Amino acid sequence: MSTQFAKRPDEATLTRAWNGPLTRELVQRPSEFGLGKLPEKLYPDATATSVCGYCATGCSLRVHLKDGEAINLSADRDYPVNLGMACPKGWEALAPLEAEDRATMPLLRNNNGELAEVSWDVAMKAFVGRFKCIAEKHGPQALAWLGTGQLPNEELAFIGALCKFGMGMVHGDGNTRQCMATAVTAYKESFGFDAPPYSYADFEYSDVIVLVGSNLCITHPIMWQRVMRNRRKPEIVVIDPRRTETAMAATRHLPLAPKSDLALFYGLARQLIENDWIDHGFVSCHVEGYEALKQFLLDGPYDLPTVAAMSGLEEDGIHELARLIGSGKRVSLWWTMGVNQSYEGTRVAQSLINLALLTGNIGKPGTGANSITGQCNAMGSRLFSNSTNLIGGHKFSSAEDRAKVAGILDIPEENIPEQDSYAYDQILDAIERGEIKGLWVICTNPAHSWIHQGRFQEIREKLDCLVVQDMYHSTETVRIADIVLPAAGWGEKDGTFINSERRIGRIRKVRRAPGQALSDFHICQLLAHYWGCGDMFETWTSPEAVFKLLCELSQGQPCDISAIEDYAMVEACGGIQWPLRDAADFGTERRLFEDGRFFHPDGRARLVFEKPRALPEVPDEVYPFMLLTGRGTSSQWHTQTRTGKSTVLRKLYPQGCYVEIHPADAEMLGIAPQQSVRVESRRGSVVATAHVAATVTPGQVFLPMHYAAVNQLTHNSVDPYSRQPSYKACAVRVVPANART
Ligand SMILES: Nc1nc2c(c(=O)[nH]1)N[C@H]1C(S)=C(S)[C@@H](COP(=O)(O)OP(=O)(O)OC[C@H]3O[C@@H](n4cnc5c(=O)[nH]c(N)nc54)[C@H](O)[C@@H]3O)O[C@H]1N2
Ligand SMILES: Nc1nc2c(c(=O)[nH]1)N[C@H]1C(S)=C(S)[C@@H](COP(=O)(O)OP(=O)(O)OC[C@H]3O[C@@H](n4cnc5c(=O)[nH]c(N)nc54)[C@H](O)[C@@H]3O)O[C@H]1N2
Ligand code: SF4
Ligand SMILES: [Mo]
Repeated sequence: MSTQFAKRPDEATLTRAWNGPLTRELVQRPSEFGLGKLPEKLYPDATATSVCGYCATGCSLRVHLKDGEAINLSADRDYPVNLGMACPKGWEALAPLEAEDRATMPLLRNNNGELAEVSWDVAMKAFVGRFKCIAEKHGPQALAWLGTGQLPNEELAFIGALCKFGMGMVHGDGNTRQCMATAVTAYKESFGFDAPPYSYADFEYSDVIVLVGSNLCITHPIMWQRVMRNRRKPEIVVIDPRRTETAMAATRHLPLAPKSDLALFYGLARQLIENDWIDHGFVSCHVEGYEALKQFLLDGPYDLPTVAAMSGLEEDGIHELARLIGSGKRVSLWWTMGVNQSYEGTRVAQSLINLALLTGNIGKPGTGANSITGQCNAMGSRLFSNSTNLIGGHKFSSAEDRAKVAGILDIPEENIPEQDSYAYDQILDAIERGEIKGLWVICTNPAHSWIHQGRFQEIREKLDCLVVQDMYHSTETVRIADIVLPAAGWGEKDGTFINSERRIGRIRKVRRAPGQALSDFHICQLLAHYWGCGDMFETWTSPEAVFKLLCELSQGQPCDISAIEDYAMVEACGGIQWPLRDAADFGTERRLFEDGRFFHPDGRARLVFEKPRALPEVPDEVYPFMLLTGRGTSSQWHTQTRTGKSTVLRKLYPQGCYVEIHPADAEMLGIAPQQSVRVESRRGSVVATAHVAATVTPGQVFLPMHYAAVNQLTHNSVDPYSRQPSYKACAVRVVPANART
């Protein structure tokens, strides 16, 4: 059989090398199988479509091909999500694939402490040898993985199934913990399943759009475009301590005191009750807990003057917002990280859900209690990564669920752990205690993004083996790894993502990965083979084969997609929202709960509430400022490993770390615009350029998360229910960079 892809390969060779099971031959001589070369023509057409690999908006991009290779991109006019639009990251999505620091060969730390290139065979033997040695000595609980919300469903499923069912691991989590865990927990408790109810069309159908802790203009720019298409002249209310781009574009901005959200939303709920702006019909038929909530609100400190004092907002403004929510025809409530990343985020999210339930604003056009997702496939990782719940939204603790999954995947039932995994922070704690000794990190950069970095570095020292799988050899986490596995990126592999509105969309392989980089899917096949559990994944031959398994696994769940036949159907439909139990139910834009039935066994939603708690770290005399962190611009993505590689994007944002500080504070501290300053917390110190602007309130400063040093400062506190870190509140001081402290 020809192995030269410079000439047109035959169909069978192609399928085998691109999607097929990795045979021993391919394992040992990957280059002969055309890795690094592109077949002459991948698609008969000059374009293919693929969903964007950055944010969870899930725009479709048209990929323009020359001789089968992607040479350019444009926005897809025919896709129901983006309707011909894309943000700068989408337009520049091919640039990161060509970067010079792409990881092209596996690396292994040698006796001199340096990472040196090795073959896949050597890297895999080292990985498997070390992990098996740890498991033999300390048990499989001593191994863990940290995954992501940025890989396709098929790869996330493979990683999770391999780790838990094949390699015997118990503990695994992902960066979705940093991001969506709060929304997941809130929805599960309130609705009975992790179920964002909306469609993007609801942005266009609303009369009142309330955005809480969301800077939609820059973090989900194409969703913002959907808001702009709304012809109903909606009130757009932004609840954010900062005067963000979104706040400036809104009709109202409520700059509440950081982390006073819970008091504010309880205050609003009490206003709804006191003014009888309650949809009693909806509440009595579909909601549980009204009387208890009413009692709690009337007995607690949620009267207007108290709430105004706690939130720093005007009484009139709060009352007016309650009126808008209570009497607006179609009210939608949207939230993102200003809510999720809080030490009491789950209850805050639920206090918003409560407002929607009390006013019957759910299951109808332009309504909803709507959590906006962050990463391109955070929704998929919530359902299929096999970390925080058993694959397909099942429960590890349920014997029935374990039997169902084991049956469909044809694996022994005893391979499925009964016990839930540790959460991300608990995995790190277990490493610190010496309980977990081997860690596999896939498609996330925790040495930059995890909270309180000083501690992360110490934790790394406790590991016997750290394996990192990434597209680049230069990331902060790769640099401290023992073994590095070079991964193909978005555009270099096939699969599906699930966007914020539950839409399953197709991603396409339109480029060949450089050197010997392999897709995460192929790396899993390789690892299964070396671990000795290849048989278990015999049918996991291609992403599409796995996709079909996932559809089958979802059957009978709220996220049931068993009526989806294959990738071709997903593409032909312009993406498909879950659920799709019966192809006859298909509609381009669908929302949940139109029949008022929620996912609890009795079909009723729950009103969940609890007294607000004190902020873990408050500003004081020594550290007088509240530090807020978040996204800086629409052209920067997280730890910048990808967006930092585009010359176009680099022109669109400040290159160095900067801190936003109010003019009055700058004057008080003698800080001039563009002066270099130090921002210090009890845990670390960061040098940044002062951006003096009234975007922040006096007493607050803002640092974008894209610069590595920022998480040196943040305070390691988590929400007790979701275990999501509270990235957006800690006490700092600001001093001129040359000052002594
Ligand atoms: N350009 C770009 N887009 C992205 C990303 C990116 O890195 N770059 N990342 C994606 C991901 S993974 C995510 S999770 C989303 C995040 O999307 P967003 O949540 O919109 O972004 P953030 O800037 O993290 O936080 C939003 C706002 O929360 C506010 N906030 C802080 N504290 C509080 C508080 O106590 N109460 C309230 N009400 N608000 C508060 C901040 O001031 C900030 O403006 O963006 C996604 N989109
Ligand atoms: N201070 C502060 N910190 C924060 C936040 C905040 O608001 N403030 N936000 C938090 C949130 S919401 C999030 S989501 C996290 C994000 O934090 P991370 O997940 O750590 O950030 P990314 O830069 O997206 O990291 C993704 C990594 O995967 C690699 N990669 C990309 N594609 C592929 C692929 O296909 N395969 C493989 N194997 N690797 C790939 C990239 O090169 C990169 O190293 O940050 C969190 N940290
Ligand atoms: S809005 Fe999100 S999905 Fe759309 S092009 Fe931009 S980064 Fe990609
Ligand atoms: Mo996120």
